[in-house]
Amino acid sequence: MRPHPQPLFLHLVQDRHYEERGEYGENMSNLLLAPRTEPTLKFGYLGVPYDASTSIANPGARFGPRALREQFQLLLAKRVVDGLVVDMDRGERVDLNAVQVADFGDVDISFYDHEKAIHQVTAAVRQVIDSGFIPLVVGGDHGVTYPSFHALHETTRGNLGLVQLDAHCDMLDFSEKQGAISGSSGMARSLELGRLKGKNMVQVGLRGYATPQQWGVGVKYGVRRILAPAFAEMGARAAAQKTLKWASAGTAKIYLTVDVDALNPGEAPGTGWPEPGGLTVQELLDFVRYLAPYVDALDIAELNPPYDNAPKQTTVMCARLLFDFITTKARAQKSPPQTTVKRRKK
Ligand SMILES: [Mn+2]
Repeated sequence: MRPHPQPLFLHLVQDRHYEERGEYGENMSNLLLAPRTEPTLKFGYLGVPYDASTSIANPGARFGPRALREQFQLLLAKRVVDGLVVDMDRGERVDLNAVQVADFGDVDISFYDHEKAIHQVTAAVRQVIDSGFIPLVVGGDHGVTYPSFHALHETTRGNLGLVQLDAHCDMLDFSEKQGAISGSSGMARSLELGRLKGKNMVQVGLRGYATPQQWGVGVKYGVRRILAPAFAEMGARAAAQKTLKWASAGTAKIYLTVDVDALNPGEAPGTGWPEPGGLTVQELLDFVRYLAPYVDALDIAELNPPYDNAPKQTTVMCARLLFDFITTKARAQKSPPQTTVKRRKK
C-alpha cells in the first residue's frame, strides 16, 4: 500500500479503534475504509471541530467530528464484509472494493481568530482535494461551509453550484454581535467569491422567520429557494430534480452542504438551533441519494452531540447520510444515472 499523504496543517486523530482491530496493518491507522484493489473512488473525512462562529446559538458542534467519526466507524465495521455491503433500500449489493475512505483527521484550528480559522480550513480542504480525494467535511457550526466551499472554488475553473439544505438563510451581511464572518453569514460570503452565481445556488428547507436583510440577500442575487412547505408538497425526488437542474446549469462542480437543522428537530434533536417543522430524515436521505452522483464536495454542519439523545439518533442519521453518499457514488460509477445534466468541461 502506498503511504497516505500526511497533511501539514492538521494533526491526525489517532484512533484506538483501528489499533485494537489491527486489520489494516501498520501505518494504515488513517483509513476509515481500506480499498482491496487500486482505488477508483477516494473520499477524505476531514473534521472541523469549530463552533466559535456559532456566536448567538448553542455551542457544542465542535464535538461533531469526533462523534460522527466514531459512529461512521461503527457502521462500517458492522455492515461491510469483504468489501461488500447490501443496500437494503434498493435490495442491491454494493461493491466497495475499489473505494477508499481516508481520515484526514481534524483541522488544527484557531479558536480566537476567525480570519485565521477560515484560512486554516480552506488550506486543509485544499489539501484533501489536491490529494485526489472527494472531501467529506464534518463540522462544526455552519461557519465551516464558506472556507470549505472556498477551497473548491479555488481549485475549479468555471462556475460552481452550491446546494444548501438548511432551515436558515445564513446570509447575514454584518451585525455588531456576529460581525461579517459567523455561522450565519457563510452563504453571503460564498456568493461574493465570484464564480457562484445566485441562479446556481439552491437553498432547500428554509422555514420559520428571517430578517428582511438575510432574505433580501438571496433575492438580490437571484438565489433559488425551495421552501420547506413547497418541499413537502412536491416530495424529495421532484425537489432534487429541480435542484440539480438549477445547480448544474453551466457549472463545472457542485458543492452540497447539509445543515442538520434542515430536518424536523423531532427526528434530529442533536443540533444547536432547532427550527419547528422541516424535512423528514427519509426525505433528506432520498434527496441526497438523488443528488450524490453529481456532487463534488460534501459538508455536514451543526451536528451538536451534547444535545443529541441517549441512543445518538442524530449522529446515527449523519453516519447513514455519509455512507449513503459514498455507496450512491460507488454505484453511479459502475452504472451512471440516466439523467441528462448540462455541465461545463472541468
Ligand atoms: Mn441552520
